[in-house]
Amino acid sequence: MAYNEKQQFKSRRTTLMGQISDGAIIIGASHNSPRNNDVDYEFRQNSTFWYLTGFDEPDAVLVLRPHHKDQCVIFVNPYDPQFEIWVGARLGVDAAPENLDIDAAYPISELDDQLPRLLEDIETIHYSIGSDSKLDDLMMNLVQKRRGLSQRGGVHLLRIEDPKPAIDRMRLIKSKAEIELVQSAIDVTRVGFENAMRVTKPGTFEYQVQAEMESHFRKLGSVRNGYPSIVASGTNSCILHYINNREQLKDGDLLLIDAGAEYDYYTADITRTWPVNGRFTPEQKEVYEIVLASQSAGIKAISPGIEFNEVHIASLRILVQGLIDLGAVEGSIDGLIESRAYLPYYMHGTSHWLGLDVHDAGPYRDEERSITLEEGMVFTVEPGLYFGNQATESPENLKGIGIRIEDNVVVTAEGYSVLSDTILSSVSDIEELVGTV
Ligand SMILES: [Mn+2]
Repeated sequence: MAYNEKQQFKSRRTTLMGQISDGAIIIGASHNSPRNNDVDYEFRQNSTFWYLTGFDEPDAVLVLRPHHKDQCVIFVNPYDPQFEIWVGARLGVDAAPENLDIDAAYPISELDDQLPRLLEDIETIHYSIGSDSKLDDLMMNLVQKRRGLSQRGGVHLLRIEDPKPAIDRMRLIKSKAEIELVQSAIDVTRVGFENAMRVTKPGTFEYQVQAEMESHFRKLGSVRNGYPSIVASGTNSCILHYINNREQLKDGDLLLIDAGAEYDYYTADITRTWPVNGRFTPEQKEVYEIVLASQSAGIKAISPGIEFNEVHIASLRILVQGLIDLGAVEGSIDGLIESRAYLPYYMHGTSHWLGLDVHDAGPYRDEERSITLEEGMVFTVEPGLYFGNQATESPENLKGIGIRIEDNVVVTAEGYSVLSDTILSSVSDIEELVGTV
């Protein structure tokens, strides 16, 4: 690993250790998950483990002990020449300390013996119970053993505390380097979307448009998507997490794509909706312009110091006014928000954190209040309107229309920056590009 990368992971570990007054922190890596026989699902490292180590092998365990000589210890799979022939090189125990800038490394096989030893004089263990069944068992055995030992003068294990809130709070504020990686993921995603728009025409299948988009992700250095692509035409666009992607595109329908390339572990999360034949119908266009105006209102509300929920409210007010104008609901904006009469048409939140995970770590509330926006927070703004089967009262001419527009923003010192503003979203830009191949 390059020196400056190593430094970044190390400084995160130091910051985390500074946040706990005593004890040890234990974080487990992901494990391989079997698909069938001797074939596993594609492996991806647990994002928090990656955030603190930059190490992408399965099964590892990180132990941080701020008040000990070996502060940072890692358990890893051993180097194995036979394994290398079949699967690839592992870093191994000998190379791990230098490569990861960690004080000591042990083979995973010694975890049961070494972990109790590393924790023997520690009263508080910071570990997320339920995050790893093998570590859960180890912790429970340790609690039991230490109870017995304390009867004979040993140090009592007093607490197991969850380190997740402290780590999530760190992950919520992105560094300049992290924002650049999200930007890279978005730049790759933009090319995929543009090409998906170009090849869209009646008769094509959803998965064929998906293949075109994702081939550009891969060609531009994204090894995998941040989440399964949603490629939803016609009424499928009203199914929020539709990933079947097998329908044939029909003349007159819309196509909604919600997708994001992952780039060096950081992901984009973009949604665009466009007409299969390259021309919005008047009804589709009317709904589209409402969603676009709603998104713009949400984005313009962003500024450090405001409550996160104000972005949602700003977007929601425009959507509700739009629903009144469309004849879908009746009443005042405030009254309709109060009674939640908009829910059949808009049932999801407007924003979520974005980073290593598509729905990234970090709290949304601080005590009773919506969390206050700070510089370095990265999130989506993604209003939508859906006239699907759930909207039984919906005007007849709007039935089957589902539109979402999603962009990714970062809170800056002065306000905000839309990281994905190069991905076209106006009606005229879209109509000009769709179906041009
Ligand atoms: Mn999203």
